[in-house]
Amino acid sequence: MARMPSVKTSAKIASAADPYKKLGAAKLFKVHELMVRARLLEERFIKMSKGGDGFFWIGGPGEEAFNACLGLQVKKGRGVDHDFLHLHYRSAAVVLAMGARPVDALRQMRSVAADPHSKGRNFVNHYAIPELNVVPMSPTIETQYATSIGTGIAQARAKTDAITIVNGGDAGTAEGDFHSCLVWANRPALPLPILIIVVNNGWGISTETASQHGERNISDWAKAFPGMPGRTVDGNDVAESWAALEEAFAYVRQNRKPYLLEARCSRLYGHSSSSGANRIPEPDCIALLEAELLERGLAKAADFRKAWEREAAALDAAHKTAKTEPFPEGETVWEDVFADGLPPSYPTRGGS
Ligand SMILES: Cc1ncc(C[n+]2csc(CCOP(=O)(O)OP(=O)(O)O)c2C)c(N)n1
Ligand SMILES: [Mg+2]
Repeated sequence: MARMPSVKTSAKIASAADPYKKLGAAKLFKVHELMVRARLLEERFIKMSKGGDGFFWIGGPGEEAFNACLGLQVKKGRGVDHDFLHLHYRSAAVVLAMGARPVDALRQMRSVAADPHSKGRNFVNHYAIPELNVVPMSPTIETQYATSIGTGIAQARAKTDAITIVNGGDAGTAEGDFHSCLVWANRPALPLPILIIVVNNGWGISTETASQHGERNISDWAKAFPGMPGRTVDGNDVAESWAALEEAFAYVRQNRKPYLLEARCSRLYGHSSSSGANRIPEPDCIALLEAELLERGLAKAADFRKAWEREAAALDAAHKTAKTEPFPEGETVWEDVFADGLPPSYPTRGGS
């Protein structure tokens, strides 16, 4: 499903239209740094899940190129005048690119009380960041496409250029929530400014995408709605991802209408810790980016080495912090269940 490393002709690279040269070394270094940060974080989670320093792991190694480019293009902030994000469990690089801290993700992985996303209650990579409009994530797949309609309506009614962004996987698009999102976003009475993203990694756990999808591309669902753009891109390629996201963001921001973007990405450690979380020989977007930069003389191998070492040292320090922190007290499980606290009649003991 994901592409093999491309062999570019030197003429193409030398051209002024070369998408990597157009992006420029500074931006590409920033994207590379975020991709490395996300990869090291995910690999640390996997190690933690195997070593008893955390429980279940699920995450996004293989999606760093597309997701770092996505996170960097978000209009960040809180409230209806900033972009809202309804994400799924492979989105670490999105929130890291928006400024989220690895230490907080490590706290969630260890289920310690200091986890700001869920107070140690949710799975790893289930972010909730009010100050960045990252709405609480759910491990039930695809429900985010239904909740995204709500912030989409609020932003369609408000005088703002902010938009709603939703992402999820290919298998989940078989569920009704994805189609509800398409239908609601395209109502002629009130079109919604939603950037609808599907990351197609070729799998739904252990079921191959090709065996389940009669449509050629998932982005072809856009064809049911006259005028709705739908596009499929190579999510392993930084330049292609950046340009596609730039176009999609601009379209939704300006036209206040939806856009369906499908990114084909690798799934480098399989589905989750439940399937072993061992490395799979699929194309690696970080290795591909490094090759593109070297080929153009935009970076040296030593630049990459420094970035990997710097990020690894920062991650070690963050992990050390999270390791010293206590787990939540049992009684705190009742906090934040209801906005106004627990009603006195609520049964806190006994089974159903
Ligand atoms: C509503 C619901 N049904 C089933 C599951 C079990 N489940 C977890 S992940 C997954 C596969 C999702 O595949 P895809 O949408 O392609 O996303 P990917 O994991 O490949 O990124 C399933 C079926 C779930 N979490 N929620
Ligand atoms: Mg999938």
